[in-house]
Amino acid sequence: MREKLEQIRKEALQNLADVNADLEEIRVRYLGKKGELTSVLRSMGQLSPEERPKIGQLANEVRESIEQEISRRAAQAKDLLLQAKLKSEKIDVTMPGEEPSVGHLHPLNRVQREMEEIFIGMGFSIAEGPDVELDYYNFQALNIPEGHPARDTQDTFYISDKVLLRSQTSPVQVRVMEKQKPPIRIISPGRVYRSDALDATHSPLFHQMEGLVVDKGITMGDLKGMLETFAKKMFGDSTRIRFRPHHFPFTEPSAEVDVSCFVCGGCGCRVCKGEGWIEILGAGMVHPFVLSNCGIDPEVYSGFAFGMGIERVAMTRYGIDDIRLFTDNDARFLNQF
Ligand code: 2U9
Repeated sequence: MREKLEQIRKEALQNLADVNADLEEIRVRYLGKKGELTSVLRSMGQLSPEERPKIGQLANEVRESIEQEISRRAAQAKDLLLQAKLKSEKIDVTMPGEEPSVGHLHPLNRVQREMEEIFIGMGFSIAEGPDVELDYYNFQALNIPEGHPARDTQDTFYISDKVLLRSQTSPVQVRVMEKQKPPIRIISPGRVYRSDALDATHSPLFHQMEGLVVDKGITMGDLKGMLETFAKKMFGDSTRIRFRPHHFPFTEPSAEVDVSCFVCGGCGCRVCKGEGWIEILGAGMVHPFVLSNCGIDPEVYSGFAFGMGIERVAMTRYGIDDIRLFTDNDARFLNQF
C-alpha cells in the first residue's frame, strides 16, 4: 500500500509537471470522491492496527503534496495569463489621439441667432408663444375678419374650428400687448405653418421673425431708421433699403421692404435677378384696430411692426436657391456653414 501511495504521488506530480495539464481533471482523478487516493484510503480497513496510522499519515502527506502542487500550478497559470493580457492589451499613451468631430449650428439657427443679436443690440427682447394657437390670436385680433383670404383652409392648418397651427408669429405680439403696458419692444422668432406644397421656395413649415415697437410718438421714421440699421448689420454697411407701398390688414400704412443687392450693390446681377434690390420683409404702422383689440389706446400710443422669413434671409445671405436644402439633412450642404 505504501508503494501504491508513493506511485500515486509520483504519477500525479509528473502529470502536473506538464505545462498543458488540466488541473481540475488531475484533482478529480487523484483526490476526488472516486479518485485513486480515496480508493486507497477506503481499503485501509484491511491493514493491521499498527500499520493503519502510518499509512494514514503517508496518505495525508501525499494528499497535501498533490494539493500544494495543484495550488502552485494554478497560481502560476493565473500569473502567466495576467502577463499575457498585460502584453496584448498594452496601450501606447504617446500615440496621437483621434480628434472627435465637433458639430456646429444649423445655418438657420445661425442666421436666427445673428438676427436676434442685432435686435437685442437695439434694445429688443425676445418673446415666445405657442405653435398651436387660437383663431382669435392668429386672425381676429389682427384685424383679419372671417372670410379674409388669409383664413382660407388652403393656407392654414386648422385643428378645430377655433384652434390652428399659427400661420405667423404675430399672435405672440398680441399676447404680449394684452399683458404688458407700453413701452413694448419685442421680436418673436419661431416656427409658422402654412398649407403650401413643398417646392424650391415654399415649405409648409418655415420660420419667421416679427418685431413690434409700441410707445408714445412712434413714427414711420423710427421704423425706417431701425430697419436700415438692421439691414446694414445683416448684409453689410453699404446696404440701402427701399419701401414699396403694400397692404396688410394689421398695419396701416404698410410697405414691402427691399434691401439693395449686397452682391452687385444695386447694378443688377444673378443674385438679385437683375433688379438691384432684394425683397426681404414686410412692415407698417400697427393698425389702430389692432392696438385697441389688445387694450392699448390708439389715441395715446402708436407703434410699428415688421415680419420676415428667416429662411428667406438665410437664402439671400448665403445664395441658397432651394428651401428644401435646410431640411434634407445632407452633410455636404450643412458642412459648408
Ligand atoms: C401685431 C401687429 C402687426 C407683423 C408684420 C409683415 C408685415 C409681413 C411677412 C414677411 C414674410 C410674413 O414670412 S412672411 O411671409 N410679414 O410682411 N408682418 S407687418 O405685423 C404685426 C404683427 C403683430 C400685433
